[in-house]
Amino acid sequence: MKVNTAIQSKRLALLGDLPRFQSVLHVGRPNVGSRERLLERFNDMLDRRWFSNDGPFVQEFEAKVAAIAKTRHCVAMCNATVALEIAIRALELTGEVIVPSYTFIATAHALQWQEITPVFADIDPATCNMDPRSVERVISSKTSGVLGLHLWGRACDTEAIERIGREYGLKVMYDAAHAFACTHRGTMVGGFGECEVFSFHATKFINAFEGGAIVTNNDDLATRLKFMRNFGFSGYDKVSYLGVNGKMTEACAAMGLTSLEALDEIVVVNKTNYEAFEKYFSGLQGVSLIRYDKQEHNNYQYIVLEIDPEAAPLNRDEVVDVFHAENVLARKYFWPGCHRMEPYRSLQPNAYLMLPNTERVASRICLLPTGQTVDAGMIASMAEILETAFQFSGEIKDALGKRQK
Ligand code: T4K
Repeated sequence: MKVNTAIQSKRLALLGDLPRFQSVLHVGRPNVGSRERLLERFNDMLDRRWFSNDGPFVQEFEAKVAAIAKTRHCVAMCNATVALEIAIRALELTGEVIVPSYTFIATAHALQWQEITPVFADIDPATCNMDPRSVERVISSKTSGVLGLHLWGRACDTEAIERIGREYGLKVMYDAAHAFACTHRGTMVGGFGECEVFSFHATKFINAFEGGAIVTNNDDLATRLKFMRNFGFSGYDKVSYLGVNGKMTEACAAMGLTSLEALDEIVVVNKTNYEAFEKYFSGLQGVSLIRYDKQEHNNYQYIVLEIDPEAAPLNRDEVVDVFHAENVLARKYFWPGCHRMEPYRSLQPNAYLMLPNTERVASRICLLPTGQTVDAGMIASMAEILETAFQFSGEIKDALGKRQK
């Protein structure tokens, strides 16, 4: 049920009018499947008194995720960050691993947390995904692997990355946090590289409150991953590996299963919203919507605008300020790039020299809300906000200038 209403206003909150939306619109507002099914599952769980440790809901969730990803194995975890850490450890990556800087900080932290240096590769500005040519440029004698990313659900160039992996003897895995239920050249994301990691965080289109999963076709790896997420236990009183507690709870799996049942419905909502963004945001000067290839399966989880500061009357930061004043909490995923955040900024102060496309793209991107809590009327209002702001760009710049003083 959508409860937010757009207030009719000709002007803008930054220019003294009321915000266009009564309550805040978020990027990543959780989608909710059937409440009845969720509560039924909670009751089952309470009756069973089985709350964690490879319970029946977790096993069912794993089977369903593996079926969608078309992989032999799925190992559910408490979140994608821990899943990345465990996958990196299970693959025995060491020294340096190549990763895009243009990602959520968790991708880089999962390496650094285990004292592996993330070496940042640049992106291809046409796709915003890691550029294989840049990967090849930063390979050193210490490189043990490549951690690719399917940004916003659009798959990276797995063929080129895996060719490089084979040529240089590097292990390849993917952060597929955004790419659950997406395809790459008609193949489901999940089976690329040694393994892929999904996120089922509250803000993802399919959520398990918190959750993650590693999918793989490698039987030995799957066995190791299962032990490692449970302190390394391979039987009662028997520990065979170094492990951690990465287990998904039954409550999270119950939510995950309920979300999965609503998957088709949520994709339709996201796709319909995306098409409304295409319609209402076309023709705005200097603004382009990042496109999804309609030949592929997409989850349409992210609505991404690129603001060209040379062509648009306002730059990206000004656009974000305009939206925030109207109660639209636009986000800058992923500004300023991991290399500009600690500890990497201090550890690798010159990394930016190799990352010109990352720097440029990160300064132009603005994400807008979508999902079940957003509809076409709201999208039309968001477009109208931007159109009006462009019309009064001089006054907006003055207002923002005054605010900063
Ligand atoms: N790799 C990549 C490429 C990722 O993008 C992520 C996570 C990961 C790995 C790690 O996955 P997990 O370990 O989280 O499974 C958010 C999410 O927390 C994070 O999961 C996500 N990516 C990232 C892109 O976005 P923040 O710090 O920006 O979240 P926050 O708290 O600002 O929330 C986003 C918006 O959602 C807010 O405006 C509020 C709204 N919200 C959030 C929650 C949790 C709600 O309305 N309800 C809620 O329950 O990171």
